[in-house]
This record gives sequence, structure tokens and C-alpha cells, in this order.
Amino acid sequence: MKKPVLFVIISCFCSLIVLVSCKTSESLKYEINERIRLDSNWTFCMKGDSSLMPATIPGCVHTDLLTNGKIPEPFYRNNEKQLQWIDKEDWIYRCVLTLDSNQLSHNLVNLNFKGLDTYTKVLLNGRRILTTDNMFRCWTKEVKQYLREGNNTLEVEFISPVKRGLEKLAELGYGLPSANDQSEVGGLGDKKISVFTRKAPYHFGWDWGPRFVTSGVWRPVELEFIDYAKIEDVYFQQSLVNAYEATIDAVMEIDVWAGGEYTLAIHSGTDPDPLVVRKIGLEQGINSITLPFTINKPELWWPNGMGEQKLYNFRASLMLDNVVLDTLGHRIGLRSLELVRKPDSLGASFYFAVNGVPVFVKGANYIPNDNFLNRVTPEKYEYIVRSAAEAHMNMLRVWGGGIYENDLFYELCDRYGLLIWQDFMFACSMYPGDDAFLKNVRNEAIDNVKRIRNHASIALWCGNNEIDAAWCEGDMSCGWGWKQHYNQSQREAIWHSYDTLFYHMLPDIISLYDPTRAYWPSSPLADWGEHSSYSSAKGDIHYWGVWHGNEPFDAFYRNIGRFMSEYGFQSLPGFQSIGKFTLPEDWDLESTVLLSHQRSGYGNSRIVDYMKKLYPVPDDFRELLYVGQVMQAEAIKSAILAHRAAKPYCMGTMYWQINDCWPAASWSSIDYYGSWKALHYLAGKAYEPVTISFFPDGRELRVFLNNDLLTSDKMTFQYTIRNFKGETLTGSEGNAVSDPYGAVEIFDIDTDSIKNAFDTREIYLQVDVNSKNKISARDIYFFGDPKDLALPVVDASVSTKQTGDKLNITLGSDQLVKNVYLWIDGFEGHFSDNYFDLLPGEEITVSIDIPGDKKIADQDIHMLTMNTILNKYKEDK
Ligand code: BMA
Repeated sequence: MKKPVLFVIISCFCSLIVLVSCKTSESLKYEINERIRLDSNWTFCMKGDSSLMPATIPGCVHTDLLTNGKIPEPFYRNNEKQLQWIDKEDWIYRCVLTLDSNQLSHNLVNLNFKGLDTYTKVLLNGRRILTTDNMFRCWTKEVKQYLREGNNTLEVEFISPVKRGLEKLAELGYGLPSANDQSEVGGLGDKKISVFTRKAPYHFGWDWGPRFVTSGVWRPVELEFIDYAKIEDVYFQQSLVNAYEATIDAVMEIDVWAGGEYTLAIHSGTDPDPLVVRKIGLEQGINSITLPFTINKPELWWPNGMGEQKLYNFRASLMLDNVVLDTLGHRIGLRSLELVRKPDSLGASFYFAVNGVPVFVKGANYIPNDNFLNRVTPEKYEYIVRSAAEAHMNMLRVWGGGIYENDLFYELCDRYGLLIWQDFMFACSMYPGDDAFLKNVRNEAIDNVKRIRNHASIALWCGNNEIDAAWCEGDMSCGWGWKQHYNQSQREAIWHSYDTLFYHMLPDIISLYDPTRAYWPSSPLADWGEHSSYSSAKGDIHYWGVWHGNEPFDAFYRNIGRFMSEYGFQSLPGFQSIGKFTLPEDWDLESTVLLSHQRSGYGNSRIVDYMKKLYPVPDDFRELLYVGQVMQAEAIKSAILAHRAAKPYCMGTMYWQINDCWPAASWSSIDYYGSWKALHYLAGKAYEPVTISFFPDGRELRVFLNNDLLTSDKMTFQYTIRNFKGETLTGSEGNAVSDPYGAVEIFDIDTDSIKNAFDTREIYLQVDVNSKNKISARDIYFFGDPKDLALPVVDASVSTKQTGDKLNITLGSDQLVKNVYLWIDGFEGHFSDNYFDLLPGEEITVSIDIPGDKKIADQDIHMLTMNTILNKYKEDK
């Protein structure tokens, strides 16, 4: 964009959307608080430019430039590189508010910004009213004195976060470690500036994401008109919850403009009778009032898979002379929740107990769904959370390099029963520790703890991602090699900042503002590196021996800690997704375009290296993507099942990562466009309530039954060794006694004797667990690597039946077909199952939603299987 000489102000008119339309009738003496959203008819321009363009609020400068046709789609091919100029400019956003005398007659007018990204100067009618420096904070300014009847100009100037970052780096005089800050992509050489700015760390690049350092009004803006008093906040603190009663303290913050005798009440749902009501004298300023109340025989909230997610609608109201001035409500799940860390003979436990029941955590790490956060629709939020619940997950970790998520995200997690491991937004870096920085973080932490603490889903506050292990204080030989770059006094200063922030300030804030929840300083507080000073027998562990450590997949069986909060393996998106951001000429793992959509240092060659050892490496691009996804899925499935078999020593498993922020090669199980990779299907199976784990241990194959049901039925099991035609070669059966919510070894097999008796390329082990004459769990195991299997040359038979908007596809085969992957050219629907094994003589019906007027014939169903791949590439040899 050209920089103009003149800067012309062209006003815009912000439409005023009434959020809480509470205008009083003539007869009422008091006006009820009113809020209007300022979210339309904004304009923006580069500072120094005269051409104003329409802007979207909430939004950001990159997407506004895109909508105005000034830049191409940032995620397409290599476009990222040519868009790095945007974050080096300052940007002006402006609108005009038209206010009438009635609105200005209110005693108080607040301007609330729910999120400004990041460094801004805010002007109202030409007068500076606010300066901001933290994307994660909410900003409120009393503005009545600056407003006038008629048109008012609101202007937000965004100062380049890159310029500010560079200034702060120069001020400190030395750089701070920031492992994932892609400064080179941003044209800054080795100048890592992300740590100086309280802004989503991943915006500066990550090992799965691009570098787009955004600016913008990223959350709603509103004007709020108040006459007497306002409910600033209400926290429903659950001091005691059990099946008989829930004791709750409604801790209220009332901001009072006119002191007097007010009435406060708490209601539940539509019940006109309050749970508690109190008349109380309030003084001008902030008043803190606690209203305790009890719910008898509460319906409890449970994590997904353990029970219902009952949510109560609690509502606080503020009254003056029987007129309701303000209300504030939350949907509250009543449950007790505890992080149990008890020393034991092996170290110390690390598990969550909900309503007194130990939870085996099954989940994934979660990152923001887009680099441009305004592109994440409510539907996308629900899709991701629902996909997690459908895969039987009960926890997501909101990881520390992203954002404190939107309210909607936590509401969805409450509804779907997903517990949240909530990091504060610090990851893989050391941070400054000057007073201004610490004060800023303090306010950020308070804002966010207060904003989300009412959600039943929040299980834990965690200080940061991987910093403790990376720095590794007290031992020069451990950590990621950061300390060695600093002299003694710099090292002390850096550690002091860390210690202050994560071992004092944040835990103090939690004990003050959310005392019923646990705080954990860093994830992990147990590391996989051989020099680690932490023990995996005590805390959580990130196990990256597989992938980063290049260890074989069976290392998953040997590296199990008390709580596996990260581990993972990469794959590329599927063929249909790849087609959306590339051209056919890019369809090569070493093409510049695909390498720029692969941010892990080893590039795509790491995927191929693993593949060479275990699977054929297809020449055909679509087949290569397929094998890559199957490899990722089978690796992570085996890790999950190993962790489940190690219960109760291990009490949680969360793979890295469920989602993507752009289309790329990554560890995700759902790609940027929402398509489930093979991993999401297989993880869903590994997370089912009752599963079987195959656990190779030397020459033994140990077989476990994992039961996550709260009840224990009598179960029986059969195991059979079969050939690929399904003929039983040998087998046995027995009773399986599993505790409710337990894991038990049901039998083991001497693999040497199997190898001596049979050709292991031609057999598999099938285990069925039955209860009440129904199959509760079934899984199969191969005694060799996939590339060595002599799978038959067969394809599954396909027959389709379309009823209304649903297409059922029935597949069958008289021989084993491994990893059946289905797709329909030119149509992207969600298959209810995919990448599954079809056992000899069995039928599987898969469904997909399809518009009734789109006719799909049997031959439109395309299929890839491991049988095809193995036989094709065997013939090639
Ligand atoms: C973990 C995460 C991320 C990273 C991932 C893959 O350690 O915490 O920082 O993206 O590994 O390398």
C-alpha cells in the first residue's frame, strides 16, 4: 500500500445495537442499566494514509485488508511471506457515535473494550482517554465527560507491536529465549520480540503455525449507561458440593454511583422465589458482598462419559425500591473438583477427582482455531468441542501459547462435559520481570480468572507451557541450553522474573480469586529429557521422545508418567484439504509451498523417515497422505492405550493437538477445515469407555481390559489367532474381572511361540470382550510392522442407501481389509467412521449427511485401503 501525504478524517456512523433494551416505562422512577454494542460501520486505514476502508468489528487488520481486496488470502500457498509488512505499520480504526440527550442524561457512561490487540491510543472527540498494552485485558473507561449530543468520534490507533517489541528489546539490552518465535520469517533476523508484548504468542509463529502479528479490536466494544449502580461481577463459589447439598457463596462486586439502600437477590432459572435475598446499604464505589445459599439434593455436573452435565441458571439481581436495575447470570455446573497429589510408594499421584470419583483424563491439547481470531465462528467453536466429546474426550488443555478463550468456548465445554486444563498465556520463552510488565500480567490474570472461573469445566490453572523444564534452574547441564547464553547476573535476573511470576504472583492470584481450584506452575513439571531433574513419577510429563527425539513408536510403552499431558506425531491434511490452499504443482512433500506449511524444524522428512521403517512410502501423493495419516493415528492410538493400561499409576492422557490454526502439516487430529484425520477416528476408539490395550513387553504381549464405566459388569473374553480369511488357528477364553473404572491385565501371550508356530505376516490376534451377551470391546493386533504384512488383494464390497438427507454405506469383505478410507469426489461430508479395519465376514455401515437432492451411486464411493497400498508397492519392488 502506498503511504499518502495527507491524512483525511472521514467519519463513519456506528450503528448502535441495543443489547439490553431496558428503557423504563413512564411510571418507573429509575432507569435500568443499558448497554449498546458498537460493532458496525467502522472504517480503518494505515496511519498516514488517506483512504479509509470499511472495517469489521470485532476483527483485525489482516482480515479487513483481505475483505477490502487489498491483500490475497494469507493462508494460500506462500502468501504469508508477502504479508509481513502489515505488522510493521500503525493502523487507525474509527467510528462516529450518535447519542441523544436521553442517553447522555444517565449518571454514568462507560466505554468497554472486551479486547484490544494490542498497543493502542484511544481518542474520543480528539481527546486521549485510554492507552492499552495487553491483548488479554478488558478495558473500561468512564467517558460521560467526553461525550456530547449528536456525533462523537471514537478513534483507536494501533501501534505496530513489532516496533514496540523492538524498542523493548533494545531497552533490556539482551534478548530472551523464545523457542518458537519465527523472527526470521518476520524479517527481524534473530530479534525475538514476542516475549515483550502481552499478545497471543502463536501470532509470532509456532512450530505448527505461521507468523501473522495482528492488530485490531478483536473482541466486542460497548457503551454502558448506568444511573445508580451496576453488578460488576458475581462469582458462584462452590465451597461444598455433594449429593445431599451444595453450599454456594455468591460473591458479588457492586459498583455504586449513588449510595443507598439496595436489594440483592439470587434466583435459579424461572423460579420467582429467590434462593437468597438481602437488603443492604451500599456506598459509592466498589462494594463486595457475599450472599451464601444452599441447594438441597443438587443435580451434579459430570465430565463427559461419567454422567449428565446439569447446568443451573443462577442470576443475580440488583434492585432499588423494587425496580430491577441490573442482572447478571451464569450457567453453573455443581460439582466438587480436586487435583489429588498424594505421595505414594512410587512418587506422588496426579489425578483429578470430580464429585469424589477419580477421573482418568482422556483428551487433547487445544490451540486457537485461526491466526485471525475473528474468523472463528460460533459454529466452528461448537464443531471442535463437539468433535472432542464425540471422541469420548473429557478434557482439553487450553495451551499457554494461544489465548484465554472466548466465553462461548467455556460455555460449550460446560455443556459437553469437557474439563479444561487452563494455562496462563506463557509458552517456551523467558519473560521480562520489570514492574510494569508484572503489573500488566497481574491485571491480565485477574481479568481472565474472574471472567471464566464460574465455568464448571475449569479444572486447573497452570502457569505456563514448558518453561520450567526448558530453563531448568539449579542445574547447568539440564534444560534446553538457554542458560548458557547468559552471564551470572543476567541468569539470576531472568530466573527471578520467572520465580516471581509463576511461583508467587499467579498462585497468589488464584488463592485470592479462585481459591477452590488448584494451581500448577508449569506443564510439565516432569520432563522426558535424560537430564531432567524432575521425576515422571510425580507430576505431568510431555513425552516427545517419539517425533522430536526420533525414537521408535514402541518407546510410548516405556515412557509413561503419572499424567501424560503432551505427546504426538505429525501428519498432513487429507487430499481434499490440501487442494484448498495449494496448486497441483505443490503436491510434493519437498515443494516450497508444502514446506512453508510445515513449521517443525525437521520438515516433512521426519514423517517419511518413520514411514520408511514401518509402511511403504507411496509415490502417489494422495496415497502418501493416506499412509501418513494412518501412521500418525496408529502411533497415537497405541500410546493412548498404553497410558490407559497403566492406570491407576497413570491417570491422564492428552495428545498434542486436536486442532489447527491454518492448513498445515501438524500434530492435529482435525485439520484447519474441520476434516477429521485418521487420528481423530482412531483416538475416538481408543477413548471409548471399554477398550483393550495390547502392551508388548519383551517377548510377552500383555493384554489389558480398560473399563472407564462407573459400574463393573461380569465380562468374558475370547481371543483368537486368525488368518486373513478369518479362520481361527488357535485361541482361548476366560472371565475378565475389572473394577469399575479400572484397568486389568486379562491375559498374556508369548510372542516367540506365536512366531514359531505361524507365519506372522499372515495372521492377527482378535480379542472380544463381552458383557451381557454383547460385545463391549473388540480390537485386533498384528505381530509385525504394517509393511511386512501379507494382506490379501481384496476390496470391500460397497452398497449405498440414501434416505432423506442420510446416505448409508455398507461395506463387507470375506477377507481382512485394513484401514478402509472412504471419500466422495467433489463432496465434503463427515463420515461417521473412517480408516477402520473390516474383519472377514463382517459388515460395517457408515453414514454421511448428504443433501437429499444430491444423488450418490455406489461407484461414487472411493476407497483406499492398506491392502491396496501394500500390494501395489510390493509389486513395484
Ligand atoms: C509441545 C507444545 C508446543 C509445540 C509442540 C510440538 O511441547 O507445548 O509448544 O508446538 O510441543 O512441538
